[in-house]
Amino acid sequence: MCVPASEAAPPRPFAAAPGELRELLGREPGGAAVQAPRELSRCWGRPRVPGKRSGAVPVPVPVRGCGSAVCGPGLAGRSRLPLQSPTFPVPGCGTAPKAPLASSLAPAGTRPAWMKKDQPHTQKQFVFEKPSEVERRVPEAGMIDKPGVYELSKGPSGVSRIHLISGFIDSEQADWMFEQLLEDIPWGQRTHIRQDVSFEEPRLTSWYGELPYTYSRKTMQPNPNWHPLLRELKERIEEFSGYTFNSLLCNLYRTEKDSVDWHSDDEPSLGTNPVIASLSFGATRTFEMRKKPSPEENGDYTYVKRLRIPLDHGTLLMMEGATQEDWQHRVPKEYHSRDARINLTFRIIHPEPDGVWK
Ligand SMILES: O=C(O)CCC(=O)C(=O)O
Repeated sequence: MCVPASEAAPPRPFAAAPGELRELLGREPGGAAVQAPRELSRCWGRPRVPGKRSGAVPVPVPVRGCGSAVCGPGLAGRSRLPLQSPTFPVPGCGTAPKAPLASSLAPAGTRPAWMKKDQPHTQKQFVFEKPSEVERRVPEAGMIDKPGVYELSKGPSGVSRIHLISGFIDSEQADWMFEQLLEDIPWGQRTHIRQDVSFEEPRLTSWYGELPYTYSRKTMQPNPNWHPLLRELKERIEEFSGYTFNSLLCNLYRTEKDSVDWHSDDEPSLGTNPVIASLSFGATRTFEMRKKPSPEENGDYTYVKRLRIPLDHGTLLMMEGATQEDWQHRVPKEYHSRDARINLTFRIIHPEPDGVWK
């Protein structure tokens, strides 16, 4: 399997949320209707300008949202003023200010400055702007937890298909098989070096087969000494699936801290459209899958399809078709404690055409 060097998804591009309110000073040229700030628009539509007082004679106009008998039925106690429908202070409405007398503030014959149409507004206004772009949503991961055959995608490389068989090994048999495999398989710790730093794989592994297997630039040497139980399991899977496997990679996840990172089983030695039969024993762990992004996404996995498949004791998962070409998979670490889990991945390894194992 080939673990990609970088899996860090770049930050999501900004997209305006629907219904976003943009704060503006005054009316934008050609902009949408100006709406009164909410806190000022409970019973009277037009906000009061601080320091100015209305010279207008108040006219009772039914206002939605006040809730008083004069105003008519309220809208659940909230201000819901329609856009572009200014209203006026309502006498008798408990929350409306007292209407000032026209003569007390403005000299006779003059109009207060705020009433002049061409006067720019001095108060902050809010303008509703429809977002120009449709927001792109990160799809929720799908869950596959029922036995069956699932066609994951039709392209770009062909049909990707998985087959989930719960209880392939019944639980009583699976119990003693787990104990035997835990005890008898020669589990080993592989280390890798990346940028001069060596690190251990967060799991133990073992390889069976007449041919070697290379992944992440490290080769597992041939091991033709099949354990009798592994041979039996291989035959049972072959009988069920109709495929003949010649190799097996065994993984031991000791605790919740063990994992395998995103990768595809797409090494050249597996050929095109490799078939992988994966049998699980012990603690249930979540097998996750994600579709590889299209070239336009430039390696960004943010918006790709994702699947979660709980693999429990005795479950067989077959991956076929373009699954390795078009999808990646992983078993992530868990936040809660997990007992040990063994996973056996039966594979068909082809000799390298030039006889050199890569
Ligand atoms: O443990 C599993 O279910 C998956 C193992 C795996 O991805 C692998 O061996 O390539």
